[in-house]
Amino acid sequence: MNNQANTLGPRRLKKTYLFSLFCLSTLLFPSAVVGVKREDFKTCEQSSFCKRNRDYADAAKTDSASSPYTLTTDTLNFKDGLLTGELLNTQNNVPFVFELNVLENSSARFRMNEKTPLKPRYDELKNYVITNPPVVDKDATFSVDQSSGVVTLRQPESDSTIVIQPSPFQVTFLSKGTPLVALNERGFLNFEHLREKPAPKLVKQEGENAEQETTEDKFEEVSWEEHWKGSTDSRPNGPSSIAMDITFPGFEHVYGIPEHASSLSLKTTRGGENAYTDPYRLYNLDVFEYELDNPMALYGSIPFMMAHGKDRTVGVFWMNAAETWIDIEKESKDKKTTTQTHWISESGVIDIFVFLGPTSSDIFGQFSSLTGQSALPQSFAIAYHQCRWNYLDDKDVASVAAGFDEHDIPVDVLWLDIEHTDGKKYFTWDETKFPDPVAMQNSLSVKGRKLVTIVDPHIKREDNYYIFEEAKKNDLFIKNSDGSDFDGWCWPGSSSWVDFTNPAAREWLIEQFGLDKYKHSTESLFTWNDMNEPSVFSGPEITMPKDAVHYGKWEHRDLHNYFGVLFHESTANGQIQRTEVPKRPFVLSRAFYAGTQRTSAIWTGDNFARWDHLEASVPMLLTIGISGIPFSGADVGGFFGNPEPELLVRWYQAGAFQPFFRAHAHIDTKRREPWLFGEPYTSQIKHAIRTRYSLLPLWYTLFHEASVSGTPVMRPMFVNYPKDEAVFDMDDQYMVGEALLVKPIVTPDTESTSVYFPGNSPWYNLFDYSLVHGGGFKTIDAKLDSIPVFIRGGAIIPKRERIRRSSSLMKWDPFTLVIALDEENSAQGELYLDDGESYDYQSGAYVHRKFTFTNGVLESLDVAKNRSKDAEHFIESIKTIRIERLVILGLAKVPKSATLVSSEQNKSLQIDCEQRGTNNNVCTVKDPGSRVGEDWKIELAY
Ligand code: NBV
Repeated sequence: MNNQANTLGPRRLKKTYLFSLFCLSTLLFPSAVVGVKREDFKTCEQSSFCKRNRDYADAAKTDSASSPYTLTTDTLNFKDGLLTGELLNTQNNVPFVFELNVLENSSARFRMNEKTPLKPRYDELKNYVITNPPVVDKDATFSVDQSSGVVTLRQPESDSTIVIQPSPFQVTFLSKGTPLVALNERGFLNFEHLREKPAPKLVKQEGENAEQETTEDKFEEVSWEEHWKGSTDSRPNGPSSIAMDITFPGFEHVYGIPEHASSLSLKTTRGGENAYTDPYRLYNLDVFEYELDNPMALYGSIPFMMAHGKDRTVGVFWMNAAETWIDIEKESKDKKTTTQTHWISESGVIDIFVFLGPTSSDIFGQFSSLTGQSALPQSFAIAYHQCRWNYLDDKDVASVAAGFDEHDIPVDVLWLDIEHTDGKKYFTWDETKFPDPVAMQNSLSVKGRKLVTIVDPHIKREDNYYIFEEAKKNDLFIKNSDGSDFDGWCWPGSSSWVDFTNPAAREWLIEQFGLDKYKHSTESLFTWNDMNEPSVFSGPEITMPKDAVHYGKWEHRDLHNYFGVLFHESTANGQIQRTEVPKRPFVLSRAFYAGTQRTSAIWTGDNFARWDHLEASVPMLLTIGISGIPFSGADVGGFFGNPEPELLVRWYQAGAFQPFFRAHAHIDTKRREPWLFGEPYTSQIKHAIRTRYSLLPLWYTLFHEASVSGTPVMRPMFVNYPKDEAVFDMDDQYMVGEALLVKPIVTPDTESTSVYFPGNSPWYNLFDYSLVHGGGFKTIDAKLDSIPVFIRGGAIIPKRERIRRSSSLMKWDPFTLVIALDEENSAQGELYLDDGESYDYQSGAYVHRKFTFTNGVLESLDVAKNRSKDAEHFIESIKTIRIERLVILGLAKVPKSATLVSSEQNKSLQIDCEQRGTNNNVCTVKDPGSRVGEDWKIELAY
């Protein structure tokens, strides 16, 4: 076992020798704790297009009427909900075309491009991101006010209008006359047209005698080549940025634009209380030892923002995959605060979706119906995962698996990091350490467990490595501008990166997952895609140079933020296609963009074993969830460093209530499997993991809901309590679905905590069923052996209480329903169930029940949508699965009897009650025997 001291791992450095030197120094000085190397990453000031646009905005602020973009009125054309027309930049006479689509589903789309660009600008992203083409509202109407030239588009079905002011060009989206979203209201619209590179001229330098070769125009000079830390971005197309302000009138809070280690309600970036000085940056980067409370870019990007107020929720999606910066300002007037944002991308076209809600669930629906619903995971994937860099060999894997059995702790997945390969050559095994990977997978799979191996996107340039040779032969690598293969530095040393924008490369990757192709892989092997930002140790900002060239001659700059998705999507497709009858894939990706949810889970990368990192995981995951990716988690225990046992326990308690639940650790940390710290810690960790397993039916039901509606499983309080202003910026507690309120403990030595209970309903402690009255902050006991989680009065939660070694071994077990009554003595909840692995549910092989409890009657109703023969077979196959227990919380009176009423029989049932405080009789109905897939009622009588 690797019980090394608390060292921190190798920092990525640009050159091999520096890299090795550093490794040596960390060995010599193991306690050297280093933070993020800020100087490795650009600030807005150092990124020329960001600076130009911030300066542009500052100039516009002094006179917003000066925006030079003007509608050329006689170019307007409106047909079937689509308005097209031309804009002119009156400063330089460059013409633009725009499109405004009025869409069904309370959405709209605004697109803008150069009318006659020197060469096509990148506009391919839509083909990747949009899975369901938005439906244009053909009933929308168009009118122009002859005197002012103001254009109005109306949607008769809804209450919304879009008003276009011609000069300066501005678009406002309104509902019942109230503006909700405005484009270019502050005149920051700046569309840098492509131009010829100015030839250098000989000009006399002021104050000097000598003539020098330079360009006359300072702007032209700074906006072509850009230098950064020894690397040059040749920027062959010159300046090409696009920028625009988006205002949310009357909205004080905006959320979204992950990934940042920041708060849920986004901070201002240009002045104001507690403001950041840089804009939030979206540029998928491998930021070593990232800092908290920071707008610096991290591994993933989703340019989606939500604004929420008491009466309305709206959203925007800025569909661009180039490096993007977003400034946020707030302006308060007449007791109303307006949030003003400024979006700046390096290249591409303007393509914005505006979603008008009106509620946050509507926004989730509008955004996910555009970019695709999240995949329904296999049921094992939402159980507990055990990972570390690295499990050393097959004996280590076997002994870790045995450790779980010995301590009666369930686990579904064991993970192997980069060291399992032969010299970091993915799709290979280190055959000394793993002589028989198939036997290893089989021995896990006997207990229903799976294995995950890592597959990174850098490919070792080594002859005789079949992956390299095939990719080379098929010409699949990303290129330098001279047409040669890009060759950079990563874990294996000299590496190349497959260009997944090339359809042939995607197909090729899919093939690599074939069971006959990926040596020693079995159907119980799944995949982890790391480093797919992509991380390039020798590249500028540790990533791919922007002027690297992709399929279709597009520059990397144009699509950088989407690259990771193309990789993880093909990985998932590889798993889907490896068996004749497809099974649902499981892929964990570090990089992400809008669309990731269709195939992958993500995690928040390399966090620290520190209390503040545990705390930060909550707002980070909430933000990722509302931005469309429900399946996300943070390394439990913290990646770098060694957690003290108390921190580890608290982290397990938090992780058990986060969507993706995986413990992971850096190679230099001490071993920390759940049983290594002794009592009481082992039991406390065990309790947290077992609690997760007992609630898997609830989690699975919520993941199903997310896959249909886009609603996240881990929800900010404001999503469920949209009118309660006290929760609008709350990000230290949250809801799991609508049923559970979770307040993770993220501070040491904590005995109690303050929890906010919204509404007037009763709430019940998840573990002892004690009652808490809602309506504000309450102090709650939170000693190390307790997890502050509460069931909302009014919810019914499905559970499975016989915890086994893995979730699949619990597949045929009976359910318990916990019925938490509200002040009206009623409750409702749902259970979704299918085989947990195949796609048969898509043809109806599932059970979806709604449980309602009113007037003393619990009823199970079928709410399945597409019933079919497959459904009947499935229901037949789960005939033996029954409800084994009902636990009813909050009964004011003790019932005398309980009776099961079903089509077959009326059966009188045993009911036992216990008083847990006033008006809280907790009654257990034992073994009602009702079948989970059928209609039945249970009646209580007094
Ligand atoms: O593959 C090694 C690690 C991995 O364990 C971690 O989870 C990733 O985020 N990987 C990064 C590369 C090196 C990190 C220092």
